[in-house]
Order: sequence, then structure tokens, then C-alpha cells
Amino acid sequence: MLKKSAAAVFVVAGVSVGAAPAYAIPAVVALEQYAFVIDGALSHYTTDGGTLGGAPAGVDLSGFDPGSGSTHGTGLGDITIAVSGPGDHYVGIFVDHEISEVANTFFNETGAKSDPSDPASGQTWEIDDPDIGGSNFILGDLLAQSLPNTNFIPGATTDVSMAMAYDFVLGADETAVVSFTISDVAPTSRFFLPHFDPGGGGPPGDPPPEKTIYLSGHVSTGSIPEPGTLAIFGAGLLALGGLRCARRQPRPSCRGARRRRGRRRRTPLPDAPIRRSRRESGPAWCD
Ligand SMILES: [Ca+2]
Ligand SMILES: [Ca+2]
Ligand SMILES: [Ca+2]
Repeated sequence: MLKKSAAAVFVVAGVSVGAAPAYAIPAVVALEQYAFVIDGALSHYTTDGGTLGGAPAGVDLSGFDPGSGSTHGTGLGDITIAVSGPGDHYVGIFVDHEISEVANTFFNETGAKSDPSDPASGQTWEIDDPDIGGSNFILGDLLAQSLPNTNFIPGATTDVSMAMAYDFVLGADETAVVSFTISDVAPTSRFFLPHFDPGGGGPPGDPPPEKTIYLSGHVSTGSIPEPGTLAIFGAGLLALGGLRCARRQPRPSCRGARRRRGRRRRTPLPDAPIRRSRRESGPAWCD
């Protein structure tokens, strides 16, 4: 990140020439740091540490742009976290984005809570500056599993960071997928936290436009079928398949399917993979 004093001088210089809002330069969203707290375990990734792109077990970042090493990503996209095991679980994230930092600094931004919506049951959140006298209190609150549903910087223009978490209980046969989305499109049906940059600054005549990103989340739980249940279900399918094959007349239709399958290549061509259509593979109940 830029030093606050140097960047502030740059902004003042941009304003002093009376730059018109031409918006030739797009707003730039960059992820400075992020962290997970999953059942008490903290995993923190930063540009300073050159650890962007990392994630603990169970976290899927394939739909997210975290950056790599010390190179910023946008920090936009979907993060999914899978957890299982009976008992209480706590899954949360911390994100520190900087918007149009080069043009107008990382500390001209504001955070808010979506209004009038409230967090879902078990959902908590916090907004704060991540560097207050060298301390990252918001990350500390996340690690303590005690996000207070508070914006500690209401109306202030500063370095904005956000945290959101879910506290929930799973049964012995349940699993959960916790999803967090950070987008520049406002959610329409969920509680969310907006992070706003007013734009401005930059080269004379080319200020970036205002930009808002939104953090939202969702948790879904499901049951894991027990092995005994799967065995019963599988036996039922086999019995049903046998009954349907016995009723099917004439039986040569099944033999015809076997003949068709006998002519099928066993190894796909390297440059022409064979697509197995339902017709080609024959009725499944004939196996
Ligand atoms: Ca920051
Ligand atoms: Ca900014
Ligand atoms: Ca920030």
C-alpha cells in the first residue's frame, strides 16, 4: 500500500487543478489481505507476506480472484467452505480491499451495513479499519469468534475492511457449505456489507469513477446418507431395474443394445473423444 502522507499529497494535487470527472480511468479493486477462521483456526494471507492465493483445507477459491504471492487480485468472486462433523462450527472471513488506491489512496473509503436488512440467524459481521495503531482489531474479533455486528467507522473515510461469519451446529450425518460472495453488484435478497470509494483523484482530467463492492454470505446444510441407507437404496434400484427388464418385450431389444455396445470403441481417439449417448449405451437395466 502507499504511505498515507504521500498518497494524500497526490490527491490534493489532483483536486487543486479542478479536474473534470471524465472517468477515462476505471476504478480498480484490489485485495490487500484476507483471512479465514474455521472452527478456531486462523489462516491469514497478505501482500506483505507474499501469501495471496493461499487457503486452508476445505476452502474453494476457484471462483474467486485472490491474487498470487504479493500480486493483487480483485478479491471479487465466490468463496466456498465445506465443513462437516457433529457439533458447533464457526466459519468466517476477513477481507481488506483497496479501491482505486493509486488514484485516490486506500483510506478515502467508507463502509456500511445494508439497510434495512438484518443478518440471518447465526450470521455476524463487523466493519473497521484493519490498522489502528498497528493493531488489527477486526481480525482479532473474528479469531475470538465474536464479531459484534458493528460498523466501527460509520461515516469515516479511512481504510475499510470487513468480516462476516456463521455460527451453526451440525448433526452427525450433516455437512455444511458456507459461501461468501464479494461482488460489485449489490445482492437483492440477502444481508450485505457495502464498501464504497467515492472516486476522484488520479491524473488531471482522468479521475476514476466511484465504486462499491458488496460482501454477502450464505450457509446451506445437508444430510450425508449413511452407508446402510445407501445400500438399501442401491438394492432397491437393482430390484426395480430387474423388474423393468423382465417386463420389457421383446427381450431382443436388450441383446441389440449389447451388440451395439460391442461395436463401440473401447479407447477414445485422442483427437475425437467419443460421446456416449443414451441410445448407444443401451438400457441401463440390461447390465
Ligand atoms: Ca488496507
Ligand atoms: Ca480509494
Ligand atoms: Ca481497505
